[in-house]
Amino acid sequence: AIVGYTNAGKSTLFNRLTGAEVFVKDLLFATLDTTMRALELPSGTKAILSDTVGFISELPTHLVAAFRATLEEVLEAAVILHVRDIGQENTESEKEDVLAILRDLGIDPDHDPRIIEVLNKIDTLSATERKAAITRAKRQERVAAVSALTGEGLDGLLAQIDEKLGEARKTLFVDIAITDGKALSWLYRRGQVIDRADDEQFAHIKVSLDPVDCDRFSSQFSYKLLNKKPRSRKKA
Ligand SMILES: Nc1nc2c(ncn2[C@@H]2O[C@H](COP(=O)(O)OP(=O)(O)OP(=O)(O)O)[C@@H](O)[C@H]2O)c(=O)[nH]1
Ligand SMILES: [Mg+2]
Repeated sequence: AIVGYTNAGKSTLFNRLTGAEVFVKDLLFATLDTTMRALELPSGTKAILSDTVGFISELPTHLVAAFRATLEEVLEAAVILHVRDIGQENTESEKEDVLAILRDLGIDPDHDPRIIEVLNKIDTLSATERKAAITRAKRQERVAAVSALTGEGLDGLLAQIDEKLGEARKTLFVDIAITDGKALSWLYRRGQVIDRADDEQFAHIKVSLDPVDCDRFSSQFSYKLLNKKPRSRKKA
């Protein structure tokens, strides 16, 4: 999920990363609903990215409902991109406001490994400030310096997301009936099929899945996801 203060550049980043065309405007609360879109990472890992309603210290009441929906997305996310307008003079107090809201949600922003701080709009900085931001991002884990507008730094950010998702993902084994196109296509869509061997009855699959997707799969289909390769597969 992408979170951040209103006008930080969340939707611009979202559009850049997913190739979507979500409404972007230099006005507060350009985004009123959570939008989701598929994102393919350099490793081939697939993820669903959600753009969210901007945070602000005093939320107008008509936005509270949209904001609540946003928060659910954030709580479930495997990676949280905290987008900041680093060129803004209030950037530090905006950051504190966002961190306070995350804390209200029960997320510990200082220690939650899912959070990546995205220093956005580095193109608006002076050469010296820009260099400092890039250096800080290099030194600190979970910090990236980018310009969603020019695309600078986005490769590095994607690599970081990739790494995070890789850490959270589980590698599992499952035997799917060869005729069950629905379960098979679900796994190809949501996961990364690492290995597959078919016999007359089953597709023996090794797949890497996000923990949330493991639960989704188990509640939707009646197959068992195993941590180890089942013995019967040894013959291959
Ligand atoms: N110079 C510069 N401008 C940017 C950058 N990223 C976004 N912007 C501009 O900042 C403004 C706000 O961008 P949005 O992407 O709509 O911001 P948002 O965080 O989605 O805003 P809300 O949806 O209102 O919370 C737009 O005018 C963008 O063009 C950037 O990296 N550099
Ligand atoms: Mg937006």
